[in-house]
Amino acid sequence: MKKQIIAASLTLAFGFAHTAASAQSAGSTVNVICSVQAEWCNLISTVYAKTTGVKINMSLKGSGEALAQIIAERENPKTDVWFGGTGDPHLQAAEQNLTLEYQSTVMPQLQGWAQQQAQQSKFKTVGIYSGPLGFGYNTEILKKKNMPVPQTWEDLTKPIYKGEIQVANPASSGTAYTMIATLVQLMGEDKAFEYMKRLHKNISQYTRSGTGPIKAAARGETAVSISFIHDAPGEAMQGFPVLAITPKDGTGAEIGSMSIIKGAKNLDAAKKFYDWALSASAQELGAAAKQFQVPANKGSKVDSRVPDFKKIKFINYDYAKYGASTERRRLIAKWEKEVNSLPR
Ligand code: S7P
Repeated sequence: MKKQIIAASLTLAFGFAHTAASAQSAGSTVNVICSVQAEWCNLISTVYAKTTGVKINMSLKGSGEALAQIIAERENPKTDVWFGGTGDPHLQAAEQNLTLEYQSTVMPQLQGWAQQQAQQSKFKTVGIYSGPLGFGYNTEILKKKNMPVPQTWEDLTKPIYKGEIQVANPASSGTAYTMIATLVQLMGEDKAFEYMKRLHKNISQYTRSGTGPIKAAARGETAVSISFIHDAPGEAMQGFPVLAITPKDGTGAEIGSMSIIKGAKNLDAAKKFYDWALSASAQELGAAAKQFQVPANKGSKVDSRVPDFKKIKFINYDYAKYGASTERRRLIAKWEKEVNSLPR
């Protein structure tokens, strides 16, 4: 099966023969922090190396952890490209001048939201996928415990879900920060914090990584997770009884992003990889690796398991405001002080 995926992906990437020659001349290694799930990161590595001859040194890190590493390496960057992860920390990196302005020739092929992410950061980052925030749930546990599928944010605070919900910790996770920013925009800040205090009573665990809670729901370690819903089909394809839903009262979406690191030691190679990663064929590798975000390239085929944005009630997420360092730091510190410090 794995061989079939790689073979199909190599066919997908065949159109890059031309890029291959120029990538080889650009340098034979590129150092990438990859913030999507391991299967997608590994597929990118294999396909890119096979089609271009360029080796990727790949390190896997969630969005929050990736940003911390890039800040720590500021004086002597060991990373060339940061691929994937929620958009807010990429915007924060751009604002702190940690990433490099670069306008790919592929830019006109991208969806409006992906280009907007680039324009907003003065081209120091770019959108590579998008996906909605919602709830994952284990169908067998809900049935066994006679719990309904939560339909709204308010439902999650009901006593029936006490100790049955997992979400990540916003101090380490871009996914969890997306939740805070979504709630603040949906309810207003005071009501959102009052809501998160009530939700806190039902949380069994705040995980380090944003994908931890849906994996826990899939494996029956928790009944419900607050997660990006595009992560559910991949878990279900492994045979786990997990589904996902978006709240009826409205939700936010991430704009997963990609940035070139300022001071990248392999700059030419970084730019080649960046152009390749934005291309229609490379963007289809996500679905080939069972990751079902909406691809940024308008020419990419959209898998039927990708959430249908037309059926979801979205807030008008202000990416510029909530991606700003001061706002992000302020909201996370407030959450630590007013929510996470409370007993459960
Ligand atoms: O690949 C799945 C996904 O949900 O994980 C990314 C991100 O690394 C999550 O990071 P955190 O651990 O910081 O929450 C998302 O961008 C992506 O959709």
